[in-house]
Amino acid sequence: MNKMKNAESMQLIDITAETMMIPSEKVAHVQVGNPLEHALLVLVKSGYSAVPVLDVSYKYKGTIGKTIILNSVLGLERFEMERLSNTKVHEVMNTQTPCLKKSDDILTCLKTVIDYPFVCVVDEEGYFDGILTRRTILKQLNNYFHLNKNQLYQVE
Ligand code: 2BA
Repeated sequence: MNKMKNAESMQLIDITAETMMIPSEKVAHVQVGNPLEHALLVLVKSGYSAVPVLDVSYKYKGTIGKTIILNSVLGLERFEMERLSNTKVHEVMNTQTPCLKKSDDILTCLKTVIDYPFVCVVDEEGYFDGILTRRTILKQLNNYFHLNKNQLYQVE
């Protein structure tokens, strides 16, 4: 069941990361110990530019994308494709992306996705709950503004 709440039935500020996130079971991911070759396969097959990186216990560790992988195999004169099997995901993944928690409100979520196409949602112990994408948050705001558009045109 889609957990995204109808914007009509709730105040904007009541919408949390939990109500908007794509749950972990529907998110493509790779593991820290996978070779880059496997990560590239997941990215190409899924069609996503970047996906979360988890450890064996499903704790969130970072993100990895096609651009990081291509840069990491780029040698001085050519793409050194043998590095795809010699390098592990944890050696090149991005660990700087911020995370959200399920209870974060929509303003916190909106601010976070300004700089990132998606942000991971994790619990207090670092276990991966899902992702919040720009698409989902824009969809939620679009619904809200359409439902409340009369107020936008009100004059004092
Ligand atoms: P990108 O892969 O660069 O995708 C950019 C946008 O293109 C997506 O925005 C979505 O609108 C569309 N798109 C790309 N691949 C798609 C597909 N297979 N099916 C439907 N639409 C697709 P967002 O939906 O806002 O996603 C932002 C980013 O979140 C994606 O960037 C991707 O890196 C990640 N992402 C989204 N859903 C994911 C999932 N189920 N598993 C893993 N990563 C996901």
